[in-house]
Amino acid sequence: MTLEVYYLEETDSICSNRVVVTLAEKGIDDWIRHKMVLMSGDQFTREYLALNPHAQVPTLVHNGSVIRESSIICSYLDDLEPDPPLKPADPVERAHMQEWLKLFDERGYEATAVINFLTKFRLAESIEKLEERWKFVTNIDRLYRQQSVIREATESPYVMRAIGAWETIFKLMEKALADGQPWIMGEQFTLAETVSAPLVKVLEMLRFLDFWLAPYPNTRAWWDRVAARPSMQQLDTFPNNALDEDSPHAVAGRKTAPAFREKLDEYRAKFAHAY
Ligand SMILES: N[C@@H](CCC(=O)N[C@@H](CS)C(=O)NCC(=O)O)C(=O)O
Repeated sequence: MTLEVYYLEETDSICSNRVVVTLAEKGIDDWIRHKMVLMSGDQFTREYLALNPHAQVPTLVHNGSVIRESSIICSYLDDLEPDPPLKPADPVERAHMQEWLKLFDERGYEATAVINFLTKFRLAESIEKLEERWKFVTNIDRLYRQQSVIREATESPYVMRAIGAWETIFKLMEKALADGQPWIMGEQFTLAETVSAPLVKVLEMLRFLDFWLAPYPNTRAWWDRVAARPSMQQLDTFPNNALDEDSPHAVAGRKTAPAFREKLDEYRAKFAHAY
């Protein structure tokens, strides 16, 4: 079998890292690496647009068949190799896992993208570079979201939405993990981990988890278990990691944390009832 993966080698590339982590968890290492660089415009070449007309990374090509969308790619990879299974065998459990994936795709993804723009992109990239990038954005929602966050910072309504998304996710996770089992689906480590952990990783890079997860001890312990896995640790070997306290993420996170925490407190005061 030939597996070709178009991916990014950056610690904060949330969608691409879902696939990189899933491949590692499945023990698949004979994939052909097509490393892309977004800032060089690799996603806009004629060859890549033929594979992925949204100009988004990642893309998987398996024996010539093209598979797009990170969570769909992860599920497809799980179907290719039986061991270790990353989906529950029981159909009800499988459906419940799908609910989690839907939540991470529909809310977690955008929330993390917003927070990454609010912090690292807003404070470490030049506005000229961002404006150049916006000329080529293929999706109007993404464009408006990025511009709002860069221009209005924590006052952007997208920031409150991002906080709401993660608050919902963390509350649900806290409940799911309250029975003392290690993973979201219980004893079994699944796609619910490989699809969510790269998103949470960005919050860790920004040093936001210590304050954000303070009311969620089960989720904090879950994160510590996930982060210790070799599949996740490899992300810290990529360029643009945030191990160093002087890294762009650590610096931007520190600068943004006070205003961000005010918004988090405001959300918690106003939406204590929300899920
Ligand atoms: N829904 C897509 C989203 C993929 C996505 O947004 N990828 C980012 C990189 S992590 C990207 O390609 N961004 C293109 C850009 O910013 O120009 C998926 O899950 O695969």
